[in-house]
Amino acid sequence: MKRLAVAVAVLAIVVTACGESAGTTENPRRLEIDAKEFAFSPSGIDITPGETIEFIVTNSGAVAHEFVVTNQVEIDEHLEAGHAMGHGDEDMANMDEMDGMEGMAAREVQIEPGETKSLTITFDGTSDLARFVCLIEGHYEAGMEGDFNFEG
Ligand SMILES: [Cu+2]
Repeated sequence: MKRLAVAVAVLAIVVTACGESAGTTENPRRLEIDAKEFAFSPSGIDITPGETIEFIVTNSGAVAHEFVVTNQVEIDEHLEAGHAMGHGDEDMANMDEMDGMEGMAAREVQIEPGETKSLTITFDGTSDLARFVCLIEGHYEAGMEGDFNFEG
């Protein structure tokens, strides 16, 4: 009976070490992503609501890329703002007033070619952060986008 208890304890340690459990703020789940022209790999990632993920993003391409954890509303706002650029200070003022732009800054990293950067995000269960993209001009349109799939 004692031997069985030891076996169960060892098994529990092995399962934890394999990273099968959801990430926490103290112990985020590490997840590697590759970015290049013009795609992320993987482009679909399963998330357990409430978990914390440390994204380790490597730019294996030839130009700079971004990794932005976001939602479709922010993406559409960004694309509209980009297209409205060049019309003077008025548009810049409007940009500052946009909801969510400030929060977005904490959810993005810029990565130069050959560089690896990490970004830690907690998916708090009520968040609508279901998309990840590169927002450098033209990259999203070319295919630098992916989806988070929330399980359970
Ligand atoms: Cu890019």
